[in-house]
Amino acid sequence: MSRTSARVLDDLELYTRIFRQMLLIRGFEDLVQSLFLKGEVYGTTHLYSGQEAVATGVASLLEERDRVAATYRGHGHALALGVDPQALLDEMLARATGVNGGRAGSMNVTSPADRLIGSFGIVGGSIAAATGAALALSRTTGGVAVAYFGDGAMNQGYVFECLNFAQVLKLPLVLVCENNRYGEYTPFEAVTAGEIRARPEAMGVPAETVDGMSVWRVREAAARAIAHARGGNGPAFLEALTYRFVGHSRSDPGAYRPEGELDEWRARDPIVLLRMQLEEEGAAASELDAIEQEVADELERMRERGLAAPFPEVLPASEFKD
Ligand SMILES: Cc1ncc(C[n+]2csc(CCOP(=O)(O)OP(=O)(O)O)c2C)c(N)n1
Ligand SMILES: [Mg+2]
Repeated sequence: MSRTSARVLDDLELYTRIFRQMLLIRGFEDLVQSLFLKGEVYGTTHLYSGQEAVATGVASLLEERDRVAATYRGHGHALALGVDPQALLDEMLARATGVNGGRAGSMNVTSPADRLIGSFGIVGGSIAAATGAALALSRTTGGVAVAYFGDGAMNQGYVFECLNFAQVLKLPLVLVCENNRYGEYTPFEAVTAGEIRARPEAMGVPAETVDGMSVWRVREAAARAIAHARGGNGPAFLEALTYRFVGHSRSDPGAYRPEGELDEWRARDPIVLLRMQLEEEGAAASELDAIEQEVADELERMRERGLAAPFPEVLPASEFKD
């Protein structure tokens, strides 16, 4: 990498924490995948590997009073908000110690105490939930509501209803579109007319497209979007250009990707980019190596604890009431 004198990381300590968080998300996903292949994970999974800069960049700006709605690709969103990694892993393993008692699985995690109001399996469902949260917040604590969603969600009708509603009522809503170029196995261009950004802009909602592999670029752009919403000016929209390093879900080898595309994006791995930038700006390689080791050790302990955790009690059908 060529040396530049310009600093882009406004706070080295903060970005070192973000680096740790991104490593934890990547390692968590690798662990979930390996446990999935061993038949230990109940239900399906959609992994966030490659997209870590988006969740960590946005979450680094959120306050206690804010609320977040995530997608079925939501492990990274949850971890970035501070959901206990062991409880999240235990949830994947359907254990009683899971963040939702082992009954939500990968796709439907909630953790109100961590500001996560839900993870939504319905494409674009997070937008509707966050719009409702923004309405409530505008009348109570004054926090902002953030929705994460994919490029595929932009072709759902209710996205426009929500955007329109939020703009008319000037709700504190931040929409974060993670454009990872595919909806399941279909390339973005094959199903999407025009530019994503142009759609919110048509309603007067400020929108920015940002390099979603660079956590500091995400943070800068998200800061503008959040400030707009927090300031009572209505919703703001962020499109983060990113890429998932793995298939859509469990059974997808990703064969529809053009040759070389994955390698091109992997060359801009958000974790590697941040590490290079941290070193460029004075972080010691030995310190970053130590963080990598700590995270790897933590994940190994989590795996052991998770597999030893109890399953929830199964109630007999007679105990269920209408
Ligand atoms: C309303 C609805 N339609 C279809 C599906 C099936 N489905 C699940 S994920 C997905 C692709 C969504 O792609 P995108 O929004 O880009 O998110 P990504 O998976 O890339 O993160 C589809 C069509 C669904 N879950 N909900
Ligand atoms: Mg997508």
